[in-house]
Amino acid sequence: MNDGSEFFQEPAVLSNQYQDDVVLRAWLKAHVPGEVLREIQPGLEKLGGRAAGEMLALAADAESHPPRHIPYDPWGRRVDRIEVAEGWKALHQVAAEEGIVATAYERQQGPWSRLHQFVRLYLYNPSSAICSCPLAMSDGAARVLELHGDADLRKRWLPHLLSRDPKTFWTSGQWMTERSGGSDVSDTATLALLEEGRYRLHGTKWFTSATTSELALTLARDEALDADSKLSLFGLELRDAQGNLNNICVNRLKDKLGTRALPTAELTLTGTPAVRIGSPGHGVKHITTVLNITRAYNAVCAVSYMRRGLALAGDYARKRRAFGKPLAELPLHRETLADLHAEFAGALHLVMHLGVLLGREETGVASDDEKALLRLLTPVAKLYTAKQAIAFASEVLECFGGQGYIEDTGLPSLLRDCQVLSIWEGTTNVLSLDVLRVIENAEVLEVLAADVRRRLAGLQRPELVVLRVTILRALKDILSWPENAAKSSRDTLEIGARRFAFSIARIYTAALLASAAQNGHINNDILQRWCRAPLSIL
Ligand code: MFK
Repeated sequence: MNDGSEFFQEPAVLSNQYQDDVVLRAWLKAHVPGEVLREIQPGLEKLGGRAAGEMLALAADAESHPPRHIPYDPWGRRVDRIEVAEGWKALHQVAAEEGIVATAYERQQGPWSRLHQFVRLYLYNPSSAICSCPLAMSDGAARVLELHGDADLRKRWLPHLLSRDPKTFWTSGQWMTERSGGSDVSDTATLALLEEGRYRLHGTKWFTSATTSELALTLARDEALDADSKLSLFGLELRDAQGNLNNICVNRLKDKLGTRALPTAELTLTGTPAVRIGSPGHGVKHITTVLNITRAYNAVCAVSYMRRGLALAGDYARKRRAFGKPLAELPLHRETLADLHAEFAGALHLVMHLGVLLGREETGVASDDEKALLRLLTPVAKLYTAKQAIAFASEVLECFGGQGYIEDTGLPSLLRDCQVLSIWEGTTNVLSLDVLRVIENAEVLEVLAADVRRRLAGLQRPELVVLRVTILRALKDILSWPENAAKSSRDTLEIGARRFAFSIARIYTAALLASAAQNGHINNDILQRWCRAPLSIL
């Protein structure tokens, strides 16, 4: 029994995750029209409270009761049930109620709707036991249906994906990966055979996240096309009206480093009824619509984990004492937290800007330059923030000393879950090569450069003018690099692709931070810290 003489450490506690987030709130105030902000703010405050309250217990339940595969019923019948925690189910319900997907499609804030949805996802994700994964794929599926689905599919599936009623809300998976690969999908072996005028899929899928979803999008070789023609995109419902899997066998659940609450399975499709979506043979092109949405989600989730780590480490630093002072007053610890704060602020500026561009594109008001920038910044933001989040989470654990390494503090799962961000939805290298694909159109880099120069043109404060020179010098480096590298060889270009993509992220973010500092929306210190590490690493 503790008589009060023994020391017990007070743990870090979260407060309202919207109200407490000065960087997010300053960004919103600076960029979002006043009437839009007034409209969305009460909902953000409510969600910020849920994320620091009831959702934490649900996420803890989901994490401590990982999904279980029940292959057979007690009498030997194959059933392939996947049991998930009550907390996991409840977090889906929260997602529906909070419109984590729907907000982007209801478009109540016009071009700002996607940004609004990004902020909701940002608040929801770190308390969701990565329920955000099925939501990402569902959002991508909704966009594919909007763009390429026929009237019947849109009527059947969109209302479920966009429902705010937990009883009718559906999620969708996205099954791209087979045993032969997930980056290069050209060897996809799944066959779509026409049987009595209806497609049925036959094949094995190696990674299928959220196997508890109601829908899935997948690629398959289309029997209706030539044998060597490209893949088509298909949509399918996993279960029939009685809840039985539609000719799908669950081979096993994956035993993963992180994302442990998320059911990820290997599946065999044995004649699963499916519907072709979009143009025959254009499956890869169509599924890039999903990928671009899930990559944006990935970037939002990465920055949201940074924010969560910072909130916890910041609170802990005020409570934990060492060497006679709170950690927050020890100069080197304070310096470490300030560096983390600058990393987070940079990532937030990049990702929220992506949300603005995506919202403009989805509502048809983006200019050609904005569309080009969106296409370039999507892989750049995904690959860069994913790497940031991993390093960030590692540093956050260190801020807690040995406690950061102890499972029941909940901190290790932060690091484990961040580790997947650079792997799924395109590895860092695949995305770096995607950046090369984008700049094959040389005008895209010019658009980027013009945007950076425009943002820097307004810098007047003397301390910022110095940084303008630094940023412009780095910009010059990346503008000349592709042509010079290509002169040497394609290999030279590919070898430098990652450094090139990282440099774009660092320079563009520096430009966003510079104009924010000039306008007084962020402290200069953030920009100074961001620019302390090289901007171009070519
Ligand atoms: C928290 C967030 C959670 C998210 C969780 C989701 C969990 C789900 C787990 C997974 O599903 S992980 C699997 C993820 N897999 C990938 O991300 C695939 C990685 N591979 C690629 O991204 C390849 O680049 C790709 C398969 C898309 C294409 O490879 P190809 O076939 O060698 O490329 P090709 O022939 O250059 O491109 C085909 C067309 O698509 C071209 O257009 P055209 O036919 O008009 O010339 C390309 O320009 C176009 N394209 C490629 N990527 C694009 C794109 N268009 C728009 N956006 C893109 N990103």
